[in-house]
Amino acid sequence: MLTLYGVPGWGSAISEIMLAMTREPYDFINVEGFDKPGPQQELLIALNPLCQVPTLLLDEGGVMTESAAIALMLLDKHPQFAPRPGTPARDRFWRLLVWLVANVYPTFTLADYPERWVDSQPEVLKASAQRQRKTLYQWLEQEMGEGPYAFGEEITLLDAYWPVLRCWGPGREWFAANAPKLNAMADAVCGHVELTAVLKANKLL
Ligand SMILES: N[C@@H](CCC(=O)N[C@@H](CS)C(=O)NCC(=O)O)C(=O)O
Repeated sequence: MLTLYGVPGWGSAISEIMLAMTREPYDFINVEGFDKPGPQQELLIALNPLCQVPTLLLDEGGVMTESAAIALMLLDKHPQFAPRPGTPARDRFWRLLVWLVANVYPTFTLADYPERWVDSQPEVLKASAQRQRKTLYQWLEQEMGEGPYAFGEEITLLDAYWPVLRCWGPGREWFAANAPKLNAMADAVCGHVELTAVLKANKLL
């Protein structure tokens, strides 16, 4: 059995949606408070020195981190959740998956923990990371087609990001007003009954 260490509504929610999409059974360990010194932090840091969620303990005892890497690991077993290899859609899938975690995700780390990067005026870095995130989302919005998912009619593991990202800053109202395609894709994922329990547990519905 896989064991996912996470916090409801945090980055582990992305992996939980992927696990629910692929119907992989897992146990969930809530490590709320892990980003402050304490027992939850000690528990997580022993598995993942970066002390981030998602952190996934594998059946055979290995540890997997990084939402995109977890997606790729799941795809080895469930290839139907990505476009077929050798197609232009496959290239675009890789590109967008890596682009999201390389560009958008760091804006959250910068905004949530700016003091890791600057000794003064952390609020300036926080504000610029939040501003840049909106610019990135606007690029992503214009990359999207008519839906209902990022790759048309077929849901892929990339779609697991939308319900979570739209609940983080700048928030649902901003997405509805400024990124209607991303917002509609989040709605489409939220409409999957097999995901309802996970979405509710992560306060995404
Ligand atoms: N690149 C990682 C980022 C994971 C991440 O930054 N998770 C956040 C929670 S949403 C976290 O654990 N932050 C705590 C920290 O960075 O100290 C991924 O894609 O999974």
